[in-house]
Amino acid sequence: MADAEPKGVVLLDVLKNTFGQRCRIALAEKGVEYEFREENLRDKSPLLLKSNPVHKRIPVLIHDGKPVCESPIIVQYIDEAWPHRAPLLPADPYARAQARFWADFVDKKVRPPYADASHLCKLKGEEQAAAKEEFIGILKLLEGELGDKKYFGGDAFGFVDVALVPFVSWFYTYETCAGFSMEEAAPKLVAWGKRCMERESVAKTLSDPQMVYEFVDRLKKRIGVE
Ligand code: GS8
Repeated sequence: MADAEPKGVVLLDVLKNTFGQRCRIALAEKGVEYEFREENLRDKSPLLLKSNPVHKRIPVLIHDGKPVCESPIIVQYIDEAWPHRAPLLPADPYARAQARFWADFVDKKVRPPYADASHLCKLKGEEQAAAKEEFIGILKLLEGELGDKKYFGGDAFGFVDVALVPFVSWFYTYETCAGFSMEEAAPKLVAWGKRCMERESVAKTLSDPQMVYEFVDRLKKRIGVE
């Protein structure tokens, strides 16, 4: 019955997926009950292909039969469809625009190519040193935006926090592969990550950093990187 016509709220996802974790954290923050359907990306379900015919990717949120694709759009949808609890985007239009800017920055700069094991972990010597410096620069920009706030959303856990927090599981892999200390390079971000982990929505969703590292290690072996 994996492809039964979905009712209520259904998330097509893969448990360890960074982008799906954003959606699961947002749903947990809102207290929304949903059905989790694990996809096999080597043999995508007809429901996934029908729900996301353009990209054919997870995550996809299906709400009363209507699919929503792309994690930042899904998280905004969740915020708007369940507005009465735990608002993720601020009410003020300018503050909303700023939050969207930084979430987009995460997608453009933290994700590709840095979360991609074939990049920071694959490079060697000067190339890796340059990529590492660039990445540390990106972390510093994020720290500048965080400032002395508890969360990117201020006192409240918000849209940028949801966008970035799944990458906390990758911190160990970044520092181990590229040979630097996250604690030294970005102490405020590390402290923010620990604060986020105190939230049940985050703690129950994020991948184990060691598992992420082992996943990257396997990937490196598969693509022939020492
Ligand atoms: C990225 C989703 C994505 O890359 C988002 O939702 O934010 N911008 C999108 N999904 C991948 C799994 S994670 O690497 C995916 O579904 N890949 C399967 C495929 O491309 O065939």
